[in-house]
Amino acid sequence: MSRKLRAAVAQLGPIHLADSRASVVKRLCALLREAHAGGAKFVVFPELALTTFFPRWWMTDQAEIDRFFEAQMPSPDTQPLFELVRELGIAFYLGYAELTEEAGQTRRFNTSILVERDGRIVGRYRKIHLPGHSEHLPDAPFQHLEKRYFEVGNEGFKVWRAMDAVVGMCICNDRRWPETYRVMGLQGVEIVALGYNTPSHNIHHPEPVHLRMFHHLLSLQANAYQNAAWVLAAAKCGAEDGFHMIGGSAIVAPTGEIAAQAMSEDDEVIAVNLDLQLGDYLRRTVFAFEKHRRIEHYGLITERTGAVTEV
Ligand code: ING
Repeated sequence: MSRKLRAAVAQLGPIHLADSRASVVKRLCALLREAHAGGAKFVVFPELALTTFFPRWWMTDQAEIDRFFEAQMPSPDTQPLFELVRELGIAFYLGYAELTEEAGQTRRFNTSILVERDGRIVGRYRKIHLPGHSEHLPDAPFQHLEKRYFEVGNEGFKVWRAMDAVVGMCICNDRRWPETYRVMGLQGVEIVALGYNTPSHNIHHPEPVHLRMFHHLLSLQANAYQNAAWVLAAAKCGAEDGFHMIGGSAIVAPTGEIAAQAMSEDDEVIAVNLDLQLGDYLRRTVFAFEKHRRIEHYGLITERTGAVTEV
């Protein structure tokens, strides 16, 4: 019997500084209902899906910064989302800024959760590849302060069994690093869910803007194929308070083909019937890891952080 799962990616248009969490949760619930109406059993929302992409702003007052974080999940603001999934019987991935206490320490992570159809949080991922910088760049048109506002994730790249599939999670910049997917691929991941907020403008280099979308799709397609997994990527996009981020939400098959892609830079649902056995032939042949990988030659990947040229 073939294993099929109808899954959706729910892209979000801009969330402005002035937008309340309640107004955003209303949008998320509307997208959930639309996905459910289309038969989806799993919905992927973007990274930091409850607020504007606040790492673009230089802030020094911790209380001001913490206004963008969730101290509990679900919270009163997000509770309607959890009630709706119980009513509709649909699972989801949600990205948000996590504020938590661990061993008497306040910790702050760029986090995603995997919520099953009964509303239980069954998985949590904390972003590991934090891009950008930690100090103020006063001459830049905007900041990218993830290294300042978040700690590096401390729980690794895991997979969970949910919706009768093996599901892994990552967040935004993680999708550019092959190690992200390979660690999950070595755990038999079938679906990689990720959200992203990707500015169109490169503040460090005069890069042609079309390369943002090219590199985004290249990262998804190459790594989906090389790990024989479905990759579901949800953008928060459009101009947030005038600062533009790319759309291009996509569902990529284990063959590396784009099965569906968003057309707008607004709230938009795309969906595909995932054939969870589509990648099986790749895992039996070209990417039969156990047959073809030669780990005795890969040592530098975990022994060395930066490139060293010794010739
Ligand atoms: N955003 C961007 C991303 O990885 C970025 C940052 C863009 C880094 C382009 C390098 C190149 O899509 C987040 N939030 O990681």
